[in-house]
Amino acid sequence: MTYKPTSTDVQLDFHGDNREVAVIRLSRGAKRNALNDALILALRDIFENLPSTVGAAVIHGEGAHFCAGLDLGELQERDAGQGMHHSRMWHAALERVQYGPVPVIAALHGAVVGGGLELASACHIRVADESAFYALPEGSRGIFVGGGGSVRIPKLVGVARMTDMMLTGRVYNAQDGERAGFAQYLVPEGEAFTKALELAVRVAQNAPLTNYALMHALPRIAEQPADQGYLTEALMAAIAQSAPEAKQRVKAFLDGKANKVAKS
Ligand code: 1HE
Repeated sequence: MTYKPTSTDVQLDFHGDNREVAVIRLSRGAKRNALNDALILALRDIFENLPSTVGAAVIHGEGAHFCAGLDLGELQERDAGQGMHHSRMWHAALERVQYGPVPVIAALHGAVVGGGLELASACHIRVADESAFYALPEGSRGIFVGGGGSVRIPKLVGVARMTDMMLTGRVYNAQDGERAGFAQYLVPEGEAFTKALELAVRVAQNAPLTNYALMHALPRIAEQPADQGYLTEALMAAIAQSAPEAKQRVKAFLDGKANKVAKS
């Protein structure tokens, strides 16, 4: 039976003959896909319950914006302890996105702000259209990031840019945002989802151990001292190349039956 998300503010569909791409849609357009607690928990649960046919996921948003961040309506009455647990709940959910079963491609348009940018930064590839803009309004709301943004966003754009955005309210448009590193792909307005799906179909065809290594080993190697990183890399490389699928793929190339690398 198909898993049903626990919040009606998020939808889960599948693409492909073998349901190899999960398509996750934030569907709270009237509130600009602001992330309430139920939605965050539903996202966590989706990534814990993806069927084994799925090899990649796309996440996108309904309406004119990807996501307006934290639902500010839920912020009002929390004390310090509740605030900490709330942030930890976001961490657990976005950890399932980043370190879940499959690579996740975010299709970005309109506002990608606050917690919306934190969600996007937990994904593995970001595709933005020309309408996208990036901001961290937490600074002007008197709060701080709480969804892992202080860990993940500097890895995309650097500590200096994030500090500037939070201190001054600076907003990056789509072009400047791509140049800064928020997105890896910039496409014409209205085309982010199509491009993200195309990439997801491609990613889902990779050997599962390659995708696993990229999601789970690469970011950890990047955090390790070089001598430990080299060892982790060697172990991961040995495991990946020992898989029968790797041997078949290499043989196919040597037999002239696999694609060559071509200039784009
Ligand atoms: C919301 C939210 C929200 C919209 N929480 N309700 N995030 C922010 O500070 C961003 C706040 N939002 C905005 O700046 C704008 O809404 C947008 C630029 C995203 C979109 O503007 P627009 O003109 O298309 O929409 P709108 O008219 O501002 O909003 C439509 C409705 O959505 C409106 O409610 P309505 O009942 O009056 O129709 C808004 O109140 C509602 N809405 N954004 C609640 N964020 C883990 S920590 C993360 C910390 C953060 O993310 S802080 C940053 C929060």
